[in-house]
Amino acid sequence: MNADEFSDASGDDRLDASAKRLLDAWRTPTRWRYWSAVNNSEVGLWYVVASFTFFLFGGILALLMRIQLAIPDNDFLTADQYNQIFTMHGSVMMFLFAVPILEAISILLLPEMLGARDLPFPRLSAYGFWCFVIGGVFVCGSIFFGVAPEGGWFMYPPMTTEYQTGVGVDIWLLGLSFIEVASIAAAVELIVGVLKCRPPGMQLNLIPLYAWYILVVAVMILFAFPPLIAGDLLMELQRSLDWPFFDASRGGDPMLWQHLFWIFGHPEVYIVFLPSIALIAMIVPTFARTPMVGYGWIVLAAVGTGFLSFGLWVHHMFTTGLPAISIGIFSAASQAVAIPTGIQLFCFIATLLIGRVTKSVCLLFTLGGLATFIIGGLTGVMVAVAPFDYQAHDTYFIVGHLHYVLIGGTIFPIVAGVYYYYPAVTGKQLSERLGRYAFWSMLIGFNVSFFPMHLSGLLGMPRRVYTYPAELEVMTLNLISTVGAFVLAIGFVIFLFDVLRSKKNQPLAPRNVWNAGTLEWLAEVPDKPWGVRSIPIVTSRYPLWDQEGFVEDVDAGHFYLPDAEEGLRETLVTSVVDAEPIQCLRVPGPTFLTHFAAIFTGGVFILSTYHWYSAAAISGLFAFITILTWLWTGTAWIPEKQDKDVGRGVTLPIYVSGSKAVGWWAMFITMLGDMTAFISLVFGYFFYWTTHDDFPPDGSTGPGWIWPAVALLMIAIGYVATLAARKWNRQNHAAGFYAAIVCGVVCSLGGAAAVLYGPFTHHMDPTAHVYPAIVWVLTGWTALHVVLGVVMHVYCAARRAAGRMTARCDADIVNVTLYWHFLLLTTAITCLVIAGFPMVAR
Ligand code: HEM
Ligand SMILES: [Cu+2]
Repeated sequence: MNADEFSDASGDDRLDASAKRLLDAWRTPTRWRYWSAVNNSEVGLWYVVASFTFFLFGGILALLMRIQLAIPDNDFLTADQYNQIFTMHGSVMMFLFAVPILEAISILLLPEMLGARDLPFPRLSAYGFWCFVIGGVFVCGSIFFGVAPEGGWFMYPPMTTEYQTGVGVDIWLLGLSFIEVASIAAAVELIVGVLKCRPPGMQLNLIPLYAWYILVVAVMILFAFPPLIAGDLLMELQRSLDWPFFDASRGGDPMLWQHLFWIFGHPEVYIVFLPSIALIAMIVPTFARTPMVGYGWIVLAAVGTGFLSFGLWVHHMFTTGLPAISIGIFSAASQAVAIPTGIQLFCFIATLLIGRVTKSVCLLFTLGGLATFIIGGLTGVMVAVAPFDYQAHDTYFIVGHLHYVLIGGTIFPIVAGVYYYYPAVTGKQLSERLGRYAFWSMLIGFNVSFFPMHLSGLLGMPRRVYTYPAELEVMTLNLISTVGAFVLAIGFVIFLFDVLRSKKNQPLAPRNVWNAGTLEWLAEVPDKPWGVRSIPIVTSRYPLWDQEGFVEDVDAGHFYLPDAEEGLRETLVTSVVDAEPIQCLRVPGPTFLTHFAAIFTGGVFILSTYHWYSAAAISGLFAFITILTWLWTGTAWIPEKQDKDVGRGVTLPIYVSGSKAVGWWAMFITMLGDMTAFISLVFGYFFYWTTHDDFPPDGSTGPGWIWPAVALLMIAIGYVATLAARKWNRQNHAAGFYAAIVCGVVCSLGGAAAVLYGPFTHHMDPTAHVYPAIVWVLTGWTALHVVLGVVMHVYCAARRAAGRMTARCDADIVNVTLYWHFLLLTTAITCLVIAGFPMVAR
């Protein structure tokens, strides 16, 4: 079918039929089945609502704290309650709101901005969402039973290992790790989305700024969260099995936690800030009525901020007695990050200056947010100066600083984003009048609440204390802060009222109300589930402004995939750099499998919290079976025909494997994250070695070199067998394929056993000292990954036997081979470190 057929007189009927087929394919399920939807517009919206609910919860906790602190020696809350509340407030805001909301907004909007029908793995988004809800409710619920964690949002040992014996810390470690896994899943999806699901013609220099930012942020999540997950693993092992990673009396070191936490924690600040600024980057050109000034600069600055932010973590540790040289370097680097941040702000301001600005509540929140953020940035530069930080550390000055950055850099822009995108999502508009009330209430309330904190901090009020004596003379400041917090809260209530109030009598907003230039405004009012009527060709950064007759052509189906002839959900996959169409991707539809997968995965983490390990194992088994079923039935379908006409005379393959395929990219990206977690553990090993004289302790034997060498050899054979399996499958040499798989399975399992046998046969006791403990962690990590690699072998064999993998349609084995590249690297590093290093150390 090509464009010409549409334009003849008889085209209209055909158009309706094709639109109907498209609608059928993308229809959202109704009644209770509604919840089985996996479409980005549904999942994204639920995600936004859920994250906002957690935000309100965290906000209520904040108000409770402010009531307690309003007057000296108050007994509204006990010390114990206060500790739980501030810990939960920080943790909920960071892990259950700030990161998820940005992923939520991206899941909701990114495909629309890219003119795609959906993200490449809709079920993965749904799974991530349900994991998030289950984990979030579990973590938040703990506070109603008085068992919430009390270690602050950064959970420093030894407080959290020696002195907090309840389940609180375990809830934090396991519950939040679970959510971090979900965050990484969403990040993988978003990266592949930006790289592979752009519309034809949208080369790198035409990508909407939002998508650039999300790409940077998702990559940051990929490298920032795994170190924290590695730290969580170590701390949970210490808490449940008494392996002494952070126990100084047995060679451990609490500083390792601080490093791992802040290697995550500092980038985290930018992970929550950049996506919000990304919203601003979409809003500013629309209200300035002109393209963004300095597009290239902004992209470079965003990438630069991303890189730099991984080199700043030590500024959170200035007071821990580190060598002066590292303090100097990290102090300078922390100030340097103001440069790319400044560039972005200047570009926004320049755009507003040269444009013809139309006033609106969106813009109010945007500007209010930027102004607030700048103040927070300035106090940030102050605390980056180490001698100043020595004074301000752990006082309310820091609480003031961090909220200026977080609320100015995140909350205000997100509210601006809600005002901006509300019509695109709901078809209705928010009230400008209520919006102004909400804005001024929030802005004034915020400053009244948080500005005095700088002063009370400098006067000596420490953070994280449940009360203070009248003699400290900070009572007035605290009372003002509390009043301000309630004014801020009133602003949110107005905003919320406006969002939730019935708008039945309000007429529908016109399509593209703000007259914006980017693709997400193609959304029809009321919205259609298919996203775009046809997937456009893009030649401008603002196609709705610059490309003539663009909307009409999209709506008339003149572009790609205007039909769903086979009744299946389809979207285009394009090449990474030039966005040339390379595949017609079929994506799966509604399912409840993802819910079960999430429930059972949640079971593993939640049951482990209470040390019900057998129940956790059973839950894990069910999770495993559900996920396998999901992969088996929902991925790498062999299509009924090889190629498909996608419109405009272009024919594309339906099935591709290797580096063209989205699945390959997902595996590659996931493995980068996995390797990062592993490298964090290896970092732990060398951290102990370089900072401790008793590592390894005198008289310890280590795992020897023989068994690690055997393990490496056998796993290398497993790797070669995987390569052979891929080759023989491609040559349709069935016997060779199955023989290679059997060989791979046997050798790899032998290798996994051998890697564990080394420390075992040398009687390395992981509770005695940190040295045997970290060796066990590295070997255990490796063995577990090998077992997973073996499961993948068996899976491929079963796929081939069932006719779901063929010589041509070989994505399964190709992706598994990719996994094995990383696995071989992991094994080699483990064996070299555990066997080679003790020889050097002696
Ligand atoms: C809604 C208004 C808010 C108020 C009134 C508020 C109030 C407070 C107060 C009083 C503390 C200090 C507790 C203490 O040290 O004893 C605190 C800590 C904190 N807040 Fe907020 N906050 C608000 C919003 C937010 C937001 C939106 C975020 C993040 C996106 C956030 C993140 C944090 C973090 C990370 C901490 C540190 C917790 C810790 O020390 O472990 N807050 N907040
Ligand atoms: Cu930092």
